[in-house]
Amino acid sequence: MAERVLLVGVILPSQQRETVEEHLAELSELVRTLGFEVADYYLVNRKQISAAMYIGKGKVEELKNLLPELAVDEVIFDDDLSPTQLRNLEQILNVEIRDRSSVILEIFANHARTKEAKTQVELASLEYLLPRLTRRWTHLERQIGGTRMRSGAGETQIEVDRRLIRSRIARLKKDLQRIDRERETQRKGRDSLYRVALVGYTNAGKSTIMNLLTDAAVPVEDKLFATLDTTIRQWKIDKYHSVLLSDTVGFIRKLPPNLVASFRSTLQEAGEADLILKVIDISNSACLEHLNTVNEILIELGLFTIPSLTIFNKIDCMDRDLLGMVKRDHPDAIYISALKQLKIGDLRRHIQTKLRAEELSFHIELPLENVRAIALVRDHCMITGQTFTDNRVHLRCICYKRVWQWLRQWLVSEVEVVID
Ligand SMILES: Nc1nc2c(ncn2[C@@H]2O[C@H](COP(=O)(O)OP(=O)(O)OP(=O)(O)O)[C@@H](O)[C@H]2O)c(=O)[nH]1
Ligand SMILES: [Mg+2]
Repeated sequence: MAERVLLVGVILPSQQRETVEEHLAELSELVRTLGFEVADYYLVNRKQISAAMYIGKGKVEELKNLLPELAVDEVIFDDDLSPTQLRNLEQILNVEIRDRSSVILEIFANHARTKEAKTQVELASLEYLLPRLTRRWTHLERQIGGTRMRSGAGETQIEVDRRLIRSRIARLKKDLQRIDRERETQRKGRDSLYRVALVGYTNAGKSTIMNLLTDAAVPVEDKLFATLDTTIRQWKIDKYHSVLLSDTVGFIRKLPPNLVASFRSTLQEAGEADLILKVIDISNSACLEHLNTVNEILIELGLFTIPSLTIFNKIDCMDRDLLGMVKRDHPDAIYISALKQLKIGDLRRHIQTKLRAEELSFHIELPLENVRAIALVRDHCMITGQTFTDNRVHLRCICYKRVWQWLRQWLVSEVEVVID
């Protein structure tokens, strides 16, 4: 039987009740992704957060009386709790207490498939766990690798556990550095194509767009954080143009800081992009808040200066009034439905226009024996025409200005190149 949980949110004087309710609705999506059943919501008005118990003592007592009636196994808070708050709440309520970060960490742990994602999640989970070791942490235990070390003289079990975790964290950091170096080497080969990165809120439809435009076949699911790894594929825009499109892990409000830190290299894949496509689910009434969150995370990752285009997806099932309002505020955005394949031509045309502004065309004549120069041109340019005369080849080419910056140094010294 599914675990039953109670969700708790706090309304501070600076907040609207509807906003906190929306956040709880999102938390309930997160806990449903874990397979739990939401028994009820509990909203508390407070002037400020209590350092000891997050909500006041009276409210904790009220909650305690509610729990048997609701038959819940866990209480989950929408905000992050300090180790002290967790401990105090657990002692009084006598059920497992969780916060938003721990829920997100467990989803990531469940969905991690590749070695890289598993390493990143384990690192973030252990860093989260280290200061909270005194509480029950059975849901994280299996990620530590199982083996328990024996305690030395005078060492308590907790001290042993901390030592074990610290050394595991050091090991994981080393592993990640190695994985980062490998990733860096893979990136080097991808220089001559224009790179477009899909980023955005989780469940917005990034992977659906990826699959529609390329042959990637990324798993798509109606659950949060279905994708944790980066996939890169060529998207053939038209006869002469291809771009490299990447799909990666999604964002969410209050992504745990240590998760952002350990996924930094995956998230920064978008940092290599010439253009970022911010994908937002317009069928979600909180879509503008989602866009703000995406912008905040891009700023945090230092990626906000990369040119970007906002794509509102899922126009097949949205509220017409909301669409009108969003369109007024975001006239330059693109509105599509990846699932129903609506307005995809708009997206394609937009990228074509961007590409045209980024490229230049030239023609060049090379002796056939100059194999090196011919290979360079073929590898890094789009060839739009070729004719052979005697022992020479005449090539009409298009390449990106960025590629031209270095390609010209190789070519100009050899033959005459004419920019059209
Ligand atoms: N109605 C509708 N549903 C869509 C559309 N695009 C995607 N979806 C659905 O939205 C859900 C999430 O889609 P994904 O492509 O997995 O979303 P994602 O952004 O990759 O999500 P994560 O990888 O989990 O961050 C799936 O159930 C899709 O079928 C659309 O245009 N309209
Ligand atoms: Mg996805």
